[in-house]
Amino acid sequence: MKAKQQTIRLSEYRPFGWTLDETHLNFKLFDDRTIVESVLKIRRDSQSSSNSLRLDGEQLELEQILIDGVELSNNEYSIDEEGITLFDVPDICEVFTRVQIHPEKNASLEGLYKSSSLFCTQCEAESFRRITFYPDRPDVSSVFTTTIEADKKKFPNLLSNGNLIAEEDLPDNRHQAIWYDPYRKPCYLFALVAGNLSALEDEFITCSGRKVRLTIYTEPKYKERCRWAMDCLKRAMKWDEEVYGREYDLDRFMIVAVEDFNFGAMENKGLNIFNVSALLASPDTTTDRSYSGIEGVVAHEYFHNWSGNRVTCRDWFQISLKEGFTVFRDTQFSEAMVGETIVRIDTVNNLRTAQFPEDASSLAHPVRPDEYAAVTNFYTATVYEKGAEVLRMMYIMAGKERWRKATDLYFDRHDGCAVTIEDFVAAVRDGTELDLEQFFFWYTQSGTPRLKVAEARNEPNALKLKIEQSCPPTPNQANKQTFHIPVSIGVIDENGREVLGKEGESNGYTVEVESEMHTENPNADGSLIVHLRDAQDSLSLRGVPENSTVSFLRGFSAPVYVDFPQTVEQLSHLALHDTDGFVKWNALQTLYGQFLLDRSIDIVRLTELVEIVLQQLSDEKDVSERKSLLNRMLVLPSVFNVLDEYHGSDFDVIVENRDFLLDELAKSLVSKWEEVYVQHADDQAYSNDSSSVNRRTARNTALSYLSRELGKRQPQKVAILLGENFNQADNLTDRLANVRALLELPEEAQSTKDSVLHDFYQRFADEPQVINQWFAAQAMCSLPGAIERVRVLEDHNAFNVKNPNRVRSLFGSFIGNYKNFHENTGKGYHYIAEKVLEIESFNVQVAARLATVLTRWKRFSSDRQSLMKQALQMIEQKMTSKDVGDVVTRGLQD
Ligand code: HT7
Ligand code: ZN
Repeated sequence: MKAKQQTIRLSEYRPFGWTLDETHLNFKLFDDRTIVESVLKIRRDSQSSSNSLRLDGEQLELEQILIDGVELSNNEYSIDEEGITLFDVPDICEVFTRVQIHPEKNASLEGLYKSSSLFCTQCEAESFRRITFYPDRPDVSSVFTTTIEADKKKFPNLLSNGNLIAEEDLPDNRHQAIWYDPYRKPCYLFALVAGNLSALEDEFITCSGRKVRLTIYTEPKYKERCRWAMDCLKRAMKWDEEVYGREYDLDRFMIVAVEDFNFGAMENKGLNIFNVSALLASPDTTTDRSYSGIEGVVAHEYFHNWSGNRVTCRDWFQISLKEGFTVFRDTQFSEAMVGETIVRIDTVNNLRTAQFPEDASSLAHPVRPDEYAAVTNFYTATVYEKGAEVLRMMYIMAGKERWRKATDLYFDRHDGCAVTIEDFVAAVRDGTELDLEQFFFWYTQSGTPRLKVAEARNEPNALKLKIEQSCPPTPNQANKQTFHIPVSIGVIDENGREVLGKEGESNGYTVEVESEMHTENPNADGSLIVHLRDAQDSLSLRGVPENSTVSFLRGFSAPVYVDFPQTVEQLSHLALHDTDGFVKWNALQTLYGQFLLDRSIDIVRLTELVEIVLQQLSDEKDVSERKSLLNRMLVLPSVFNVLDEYHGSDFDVIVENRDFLLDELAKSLVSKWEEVYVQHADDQAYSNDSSSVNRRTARNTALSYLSRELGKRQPQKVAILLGENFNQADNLTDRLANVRALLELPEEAQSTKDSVLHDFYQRFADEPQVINQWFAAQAMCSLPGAIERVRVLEDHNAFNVKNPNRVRSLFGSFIGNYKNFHENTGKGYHYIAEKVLEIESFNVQVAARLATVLTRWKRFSSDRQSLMKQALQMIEQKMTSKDVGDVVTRGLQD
């Protein structure tokens, strides 16, 4: 059966035509059904000519409908699969509906559903319509009063948005709670939770002295694991007051953690709902990386209270208005908490790994798309991550103070409103006085621009940089307008000192800048910001020393690819001496990348460079941010980082070169790795402070190289050592490092692998978060035969295909296992296509997301391209939902 496709276009936006003043909801929760009564107080807008009222509604059993207390007869309304139309509606009236719904059978995890014994909701983007008949669009907002009624023993906690105004016992061991949210909100921010929960309580005094009650609700056994999230929340609240002047507005702020959730978390007003994986933390169940992930997500959802809730989107084409902005804000927060350079490197890595490939695929779309078939497929890396980069460029051009002025203006102008990206950019323009007309193409054009840079030194002590921009064709956009790109450039001398500085003077150099482009030196710190607006332009610097090195795109000032043929000496010099941490890291990534591509870098020189970095790592104190940077410099780019940058190159060759480089580094530096491993042994109890994280990271990098090298020589012995380490570790990060290394050992170590995996499972069988990692480690193992292993794991008692976290841990990890997933018969593609169809029958959002991996075929040569398309076609034959249909249809386009 083919899925029905309807295209929604930005150009066809029309206001709703009615104003909704009040929404009153009453939920009666039972084991086998839920009754939802709703009263909508509405008024027809004076500009609206129609007196019919369209309410969205899906999968609802209508029991009663009244207007102003009078039951409607059949000819006064018409009902279809997507909603209800009421005819001849008075200009001001109250619409009452009573519907029955079935959360107990709802495996889609949209609308009202059950996660274990808990009732919870997920309404963004358009799932409130599965709860009751309603104008389910972000530009219709209302004040909500919500009554929840349920069995008192099974559901002692009844929660919704806003403030609790009454609680009451009812007959038949039932009770009810009434919540009132004084802030107008669209229905996508509505939330309801009912369950038996324990509460971790705290409080926050706002900048104006108001006390806010903070509560994190979880299943009772997880209460202690909420402490990290609570600390993160308080830090985020304070930071938002200090940096953006945003104070929290309600008397309570609540978070609930649930096991079954399609995403990471949701910013419902005053009642955030989180996937347990994005909230709960303990050394036994959370890796170092997840601790910082939790900090980012808690801050992100909290920051939405202003960037998203108080000022929301007019329509779903504007998702980046709230998501790009909130990602930018949460990244700034993480930079303040963790360290600017490190967070920048991680952000860029993530962008290159997730967003650049999307932008080069047949699913490429602008940050502000102009049409969609299924809106949930537009919660993408482009809308989130590239959207945040676009804001970051404006921030760089504006500087801190002017940015704050602009955001204050935006919040003041639009508080309580549903607005567009144009409104946001207009506030930035007015607050900063930047000319953003050409810059707006970043919102409307898809594709990753590429800068081609050529350096010429035709005169003594002068250098000229020629910069050309281009952007490849993307779906529906063959030709592009040129972008306005802020490029940050520095120059360092042979001793690693800055050559540029305030008014061109620094460290004894006086440099003159000549360019048609507008250039500025906003921080007087050795970095020029050059505004590239044309297809090509140039920049001349006079007064630079002969053997100086250009440090290009400092801080990754724009989300672009760069072709700048710098020599191995120049890149090595930058890697060892640049003052800009991002460029240091990136220079070494470039060298690794060139080796992976065609082995054009001399392996001996590359190894020598890595050895110096390793020595610096050993010499560096644990607590420093430099140590975190050095740790990151030891991680090679992924196969796809290289393939995506150099489309058309040979995947198998890159895979082979990467293995070869890892083998060589492991072998030639084995004694160095041993030294680093021993030096970073830890006898302290687990902590997630930066110095402990740095020590663990260094030790586990060394461990993976050592087990690679020594595991070839003595697999059994290494396996036993890794097994012992696993047993002795006091935290998940170390356990996983050892298990992953163990699973990569040759087959001779199989019996040890089996017994460690068995012990691992027995020990953590009651910990779903850890068991997810148990599944993931096995699915990621790069030895041949992963599909067969994953198929066996699907039948494991602990596997539950209806739980998205389990799906991500098993199938998501298998997809990341590039040697197996992309093995050249196409078996991996076929297998994932089967899973997409299976999951689609109950959860279309998770199925559609899983299918996107098959749309990344453009990066491969023709044999894999056609195998991936065959898998998409196999889905196309049988798919039933618009969500999967949308991914597959766009995914098959050239
Ligand atoms: N704003 C939230 C988005 C979200 C979502 C979107 C579609 C389907 C399910 C979803 N769950 C959460 C999350 C955020 O970005 O903060
Ligand atoms: Zn968000």
